[in-house]
Amino acid sequence: MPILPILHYPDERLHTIAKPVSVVDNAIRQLVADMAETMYAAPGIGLAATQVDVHLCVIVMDISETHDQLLALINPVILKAEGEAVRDEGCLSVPGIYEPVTRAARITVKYLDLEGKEVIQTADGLIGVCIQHEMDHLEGKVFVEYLSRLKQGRIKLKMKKRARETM
Ligand code: K2U
Ligand code: ZN
Repeated sequence: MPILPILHYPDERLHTIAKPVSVVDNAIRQLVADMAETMYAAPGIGLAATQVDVHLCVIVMDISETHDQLLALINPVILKAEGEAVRDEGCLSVPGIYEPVTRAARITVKYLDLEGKEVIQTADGLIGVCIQHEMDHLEGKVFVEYLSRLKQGRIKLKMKKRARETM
């Protein structure tokens, strides 16, 4: 299974709005497998298909210490969002940047699993944050967009400098 290249901010493709998956078939299951391998290799605890330049509503995550509890969410929809919580976030598309972001403390999310079965579950803590972070990616939003314009400008310059140095 290939490790897929991860798009880096401010790549415009990160602002593409993902399309819903029409059928959960073997091609989608292969995409999930490739995304999972890419996420574990990064390493990260979540990854959205947008970040590997595939614009479909698919996210993977694994917050377990043993990296063997993969969760794949297809066509995720937040049904309910409650409370507020602030947590430092990072992003595989914005390497080296960690900033506080305010998100819902607890969410109820509906999605399709790898067999195409509908699942509804609540999530809080790190998994709740991760789901919200990944779902932002599917909507073309990168977490730095919650920061001030000044900070966003500085991060853009830093990422562009980093890209030039690694060419
Ligand atoms: O979207 C991504 O780049 C995946 C993030 C997921 C994530 C972001 C913020 C908060 C939780 C999860 C990467 O895994 S960033 C690396 C990371 C690793 C452990 C904890 C937080 C962030
Ligand atoms: Zn991210």
